[in-house]
Amino acid sequence: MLNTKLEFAKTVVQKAGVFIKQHLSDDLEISEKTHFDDLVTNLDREVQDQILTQIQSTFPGDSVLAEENDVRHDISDGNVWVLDPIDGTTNFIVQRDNFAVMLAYYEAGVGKIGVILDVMNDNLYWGDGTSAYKNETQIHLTVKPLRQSLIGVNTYMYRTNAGGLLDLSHESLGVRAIGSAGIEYVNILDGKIWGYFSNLSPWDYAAGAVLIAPFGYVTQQIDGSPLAFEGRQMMMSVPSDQLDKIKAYLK
Ligand code: 2AM
Ligand code: CA
Ligand code: CA
Ligand code: CA
Repeated sequence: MLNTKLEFAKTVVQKAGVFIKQHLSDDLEISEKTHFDDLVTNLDREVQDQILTQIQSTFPGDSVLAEENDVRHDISDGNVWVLDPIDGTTNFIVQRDNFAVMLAYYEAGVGKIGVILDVMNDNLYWGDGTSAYKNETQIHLTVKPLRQSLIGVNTYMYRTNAGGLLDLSHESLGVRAIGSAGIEYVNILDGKIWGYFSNLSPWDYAAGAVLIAPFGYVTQQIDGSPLAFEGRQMMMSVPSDQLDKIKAYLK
C-alpha cells in the first residue's frame, strides 16, 4: 500500500507542476490572508483543490491537512496527507521562481512519504524516510561540519537572534535565505546548505523532514523539544550527530 501511495503522491505532484507551468503567464488573483505580506493566489487554491480531490477519491479513508483551507486535522491521528500546494507563494508572485509543491503522508505521526517538486527546475525529490531520490537517481549525501557549511535561515529569526540563530550563524560560513521551505529542503538534499532554521507550520516541513531523515537529519523545535505538528513553531532541521556542537548557541 505504501508503494501505491508513494507512486500516487509523485504523480499528483508532477501533474500539479504541469498545471502551474501552463498558467505561469496568467494574471493572478492575489488576496491577503493575515497581513499585506501574507498572500494567497487563485493558483494556490486550484492546485490544492485538484490534489485534495484526487486524495479523497483514491484514499477515502485517509485524512488531509492542507494550508489553504480551514480543516486542521491532528497529524498524529490516523493516516494523514499533508499538502502545501504552492510553497513560496511570495516568490511565485514576484519571481515566478523558487517555489515548490509539497506533499507528505504520515501514519500516527510517523512520516512515511515525502515529495517536493522544485517546479521551475523540473526536479522531483521523493522518499519514504529510509532513502531519497532526485528524479530517478538515489541521493547520497555526505554532511560536512558546520564550519565548512552554509545554513538556510528565516530572515526575521536571524536578524533578531531568535532562538540564538544569529549566534549560531557565526560558527558557519554564512547564511542564505530563499523564501521557500521546500527549496531550502531540496538544497539540503543537494548538499548546498547544512541545515535550515525557520518559523514554520506542519505543511512547510512535513515532506522535507521525511526526505532528509535517511541522512541522519532531525527536525525539531529550535530549543530541542519535539515538534507539535500544529501551529507555527521555531524549528530546525539539522544533522543529529552535530546537535551537541550547536546546543551551546541555541535557546
Ligand atoms: P508559503 O509560501 O507556503 O506561505 C518563507 O516565507 C517560507 O515560510 C515559505 O516556505 C512560506 O510558505 C513559509 N511561511 C510559513 N508561514 C508564513 C507566513 N505567515 N508568512 C510568510 N511565509 C510563511
Ligand atoms: Ca502561505
Ligand atoms: Ca509553505
Ligand atoms: Ca503555501
